[in-house]
Amino acid sequence: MQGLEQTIEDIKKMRIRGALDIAIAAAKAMHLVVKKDAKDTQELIKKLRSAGERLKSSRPSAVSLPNAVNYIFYIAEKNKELEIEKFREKISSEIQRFVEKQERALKKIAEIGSNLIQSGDVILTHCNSDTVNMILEKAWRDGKGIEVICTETRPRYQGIITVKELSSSGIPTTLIVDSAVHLIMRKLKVNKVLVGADTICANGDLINKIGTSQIALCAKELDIDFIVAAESIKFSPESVMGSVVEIEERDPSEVIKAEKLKDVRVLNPVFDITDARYISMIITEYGVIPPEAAYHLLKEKFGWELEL
Ligand code: RUB
Repeated sequence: MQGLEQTIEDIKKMRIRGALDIAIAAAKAMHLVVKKDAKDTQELIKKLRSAGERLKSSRPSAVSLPNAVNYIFYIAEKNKELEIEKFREKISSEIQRFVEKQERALKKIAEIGSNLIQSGDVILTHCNSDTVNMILEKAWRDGKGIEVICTETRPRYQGIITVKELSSSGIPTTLIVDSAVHLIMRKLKVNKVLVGADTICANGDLINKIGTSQIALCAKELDIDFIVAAESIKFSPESVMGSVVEIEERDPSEVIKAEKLKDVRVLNPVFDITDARYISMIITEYGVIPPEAAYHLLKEKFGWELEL
């Protein structure tokens, strides 16, 4: 199992990436902190808090990360009166339960999402989402004859991971450059877009890999369903209180090596915001919801965070 420092480094360097994997890795790193030496429960809670804050600041934009850490803070606070060994036991089993819950959520979404897919569907996806891939692979295993179009996803090319995974499952898969989306949607008769999520806001807006919002605009123009797959851990309780999600900007060298261009500003924002009105539905582990229902899901599932 990875230590705290290694996990923080791996999230920063994107060796651990994708919103769900980031949340699970953070929870597992916190689990190791629970085992650390401490003279009493208070000292251990301090260590958990400091580790959690560092994990939270390792990468912005995917709310699953602060949600996972804040949940562990909440459980720790609730059990702060326990004597240290009992506290360790309780928090360890709660973290394990949390991780298992995320894994169950992923499977449930695969089941629900695959029910929405029909033989003959031509589905376009962007970047690399485990949740999306699980849906597509389940639909394929269920005997649905689908075809998938993947964007390469500049500048980090996560689309290549997607095409490798899907094609090795046997799914007919096509790779396109990001700017070919509109043309290919028409040419190959794409009838669904399916993307993952880093954050779903209370108003139903989606934060996902840069380029997602352009794809949503193309889908709207061509009357193609734009579907999002997101576990509830990706819904943002902070957005209920009006806070705005920070859009991560990464090093320009990911776009082009600095020495190749002089006196040119290179920007590298890695996520964007898709307005809720372009989203047809969101598949969650609790079922399919319209984006307008995001607030209700948040109120129901994040009562602990919102102190409702
Ligand atoms: C990944 C990305 C994915 C979501 C959902 O961005 O935008 O669509 O994180 O992924 P990056 P998952 O590569 O920058 O982390 O469904 O695996 O949680």
